[in-house]
Amino acid sequence: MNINHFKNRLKHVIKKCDRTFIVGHAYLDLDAIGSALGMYYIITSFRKQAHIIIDDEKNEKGVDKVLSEKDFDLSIITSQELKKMSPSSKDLLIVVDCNKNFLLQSKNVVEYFTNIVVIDHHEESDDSIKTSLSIVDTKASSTCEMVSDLIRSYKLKPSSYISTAILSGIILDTNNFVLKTTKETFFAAYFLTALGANPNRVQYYLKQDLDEYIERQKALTNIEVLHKKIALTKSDGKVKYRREDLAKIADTLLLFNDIEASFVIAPLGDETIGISARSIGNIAVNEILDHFGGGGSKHEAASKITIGTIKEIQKNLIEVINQYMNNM
Ligand SMILES: [Mn+2]
Repeated sequence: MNINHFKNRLKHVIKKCDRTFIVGHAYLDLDAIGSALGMYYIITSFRKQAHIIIDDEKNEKGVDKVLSEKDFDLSIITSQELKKMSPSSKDLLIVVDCNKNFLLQSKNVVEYFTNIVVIDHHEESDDSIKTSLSIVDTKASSTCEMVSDLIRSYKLKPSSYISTAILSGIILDTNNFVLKTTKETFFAAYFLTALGANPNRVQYYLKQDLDEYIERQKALTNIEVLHKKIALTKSDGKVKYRREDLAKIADTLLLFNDIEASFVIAPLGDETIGISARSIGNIAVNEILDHFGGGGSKHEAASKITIGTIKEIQKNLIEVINQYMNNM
């Protein structure tokens, strides 16, 4: 991303507004919280007031670990509290790691603002949030990589805590520098580590729950390979998974020889079944999941389905994949 193109405009909007509120997607992950903390740091370095909006009732463990280690006064508010602070046209909303209203921590936050900036690495579409400034780079590994670039361009020197939080987002989204990793990604990791980011701490943030790991492994026992390059797996339907678990299973499937795309089908709730898909980029998984009301980019896509059984969905999915492959 050519950050120089945006850095002055971004600084200008932040400086001219009274208060800046930062919001990420619901079910915060390390990329969302890391980039939110990075932006919080940038804004306060410009001597402006910042607040992070979090409505999630329960944080993912890694996010909890990051937040519990904070070593400065951090203002975290809920969208209820935001309302009481009566945001006006003099305030700014920065959306990180997401560009769609329905994915946000709270759907109504955008309504309070006329000044909105999006900083994100996911593809935009017609239903993306209307902004005054969109800094979107789908080639970036993570929003944290972009925020790291911004910090560097402003010649700021964040603390080891902030640098570590930002590095954790990069490492999460690249699955330890495997996915979407470019020279810019390594450069950002170098830059953050030189500032004092602690890779051991990142591995501690990323430590997973043994039970969740075992459940994920169970979903990997039913793998079939289509067209010699697409891995598809489904769970037995007994356990509910979180969206991020399905994403991790799909990530894992991409690690195998010849596999260019992966699909995972498993229940998300009592009435909903999720499909999560990943691709190294040759197969546009978003076009395939489009048939299942899903969205995303050619690298990653997901959908939530409320009709049919896992078996039926699997059968339909295979048909759609076959059609797609035949038209390639
Ligand atoms: Mn991300």
